[in-house]
Amino acid sequence: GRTWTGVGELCAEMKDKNVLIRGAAQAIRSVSKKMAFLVVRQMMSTVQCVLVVSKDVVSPQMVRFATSLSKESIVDVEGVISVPNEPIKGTTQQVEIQVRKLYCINRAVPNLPINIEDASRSEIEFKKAEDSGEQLVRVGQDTRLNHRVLDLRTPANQAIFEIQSQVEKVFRQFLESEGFRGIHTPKLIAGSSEGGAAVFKLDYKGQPACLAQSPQLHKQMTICGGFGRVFEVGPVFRAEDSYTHRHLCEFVGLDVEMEIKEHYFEVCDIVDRLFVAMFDHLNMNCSKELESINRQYPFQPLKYLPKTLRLTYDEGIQMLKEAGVETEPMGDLNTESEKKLGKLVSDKYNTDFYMLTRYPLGIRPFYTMPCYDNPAYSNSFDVFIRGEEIISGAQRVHLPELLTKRAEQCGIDVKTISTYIDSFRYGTPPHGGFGVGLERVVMLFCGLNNIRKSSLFPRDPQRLTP
Ligand code: AMO
Repeated sequence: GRTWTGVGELCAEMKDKNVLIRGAAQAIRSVSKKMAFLVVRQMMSTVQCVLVVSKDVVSPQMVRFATSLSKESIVDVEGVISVPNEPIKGTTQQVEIQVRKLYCINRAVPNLPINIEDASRSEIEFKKAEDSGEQLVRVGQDTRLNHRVLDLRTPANQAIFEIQSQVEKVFRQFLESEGFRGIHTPKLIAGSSEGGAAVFKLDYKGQPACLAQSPQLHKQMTICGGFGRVFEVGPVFRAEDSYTHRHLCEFVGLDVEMEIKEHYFEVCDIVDRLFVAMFDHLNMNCSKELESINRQYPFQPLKYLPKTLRLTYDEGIQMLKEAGVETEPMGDLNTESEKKLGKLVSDKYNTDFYMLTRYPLGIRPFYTMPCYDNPAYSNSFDVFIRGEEIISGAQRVHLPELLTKRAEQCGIDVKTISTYIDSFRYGTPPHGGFGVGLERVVMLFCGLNNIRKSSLFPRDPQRLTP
């Protein structure tokens, strides 16, 4: 076979070498009948290809063929690397290819619903271009999502999903190195796993069933099964009614469950070390991706501490109170108060990443362990980035009588979860765990304003396609 070079590998050291690349024809510019430029893109990299009519190699027909290509058509280009004296504007690679052969592998339709170059501009670039009289086509969120395969080709999107892949990688690698076992729990289950109404109901061959709102019940049951420490990466389904910037009807859950020896802070310690390792990894290994996102969607780098700040829920309430924000003392914080607290914490402690512990029991799910010293509170925590929740976690009730009582108190039909409750009758160690929303982590680490930006093909209350 022939030797292919990735567009991202093209560099000045390859001067005078013959290379063969495949990519999308992002931009095509005809200079004259004898000369044309073609920008070819592969993932986040672009290179300028130059066609100049010359005896034996490039014919006028070939130049005409190049300029007749529709944008985004897939092309194979063979040619010689040259290094211009001036820096090349508008491409990532600082070399050119002097084209010798050009093939079109698959044509794109001529009228694309999204122009990739326009859709890659930041808001500031857009304004500048408009002020200088350039004609760009602005694409809104819905157009982008309706034509997601085109939208995904923009450099910022390529970067966002590389970051997502890296977050998942660090999650697995870190936990495996700490003795956690990867598991897969069923997504078709008999009763709601979180209590609450946001559940997709379905008919399971005549039996009522739900799509799992979390792996909660079965990840705990693997602890009953003697697994010790487990993690799962899998889909989570929530029949959300509200259309917000941070709720999806299907998202990717990163879940952990583990035995604890003395205190639920052992779970918090795992969160702490896992996320500090993750943020370090992203900052060290994904600078190209972060720059690319920053260019289209400017954001401040995440501030985090070597050891994650922990405040109790009451301390958080107190900080809000001192800042003049009244909240219900034992009630859940609303989105606005959470954001406000994020700002206060950032100013006072210089971190955008922190934990709130010891939540009131009344606002936590039925399986949450009450505090030993005061059952109005619970051994639970939430974790925030920039004032928005990315993780919930807790110690669980491993005593079947208490668990039954708690489920009843929370209005859950105990029959639908009887096999779960029975699992605790045969000896189960104290345990706890947490659940992370993958799209939320990526959205908030990168300072994005909408979870749809960090979901490949988002599912929200209004969207089931593409
Ligand atoms: P919780 O319901 O808080 O806890 O969910 C855990 C994390 O999942 C993310 N998340 C969402 N992301 C996108 N769209 C949604 N609709 C959505 N809902 C939640 C958030 C949240 O912090 N079983 C527990 C976890 C545990 O205790 O182990 C649970 O599901 O980032």
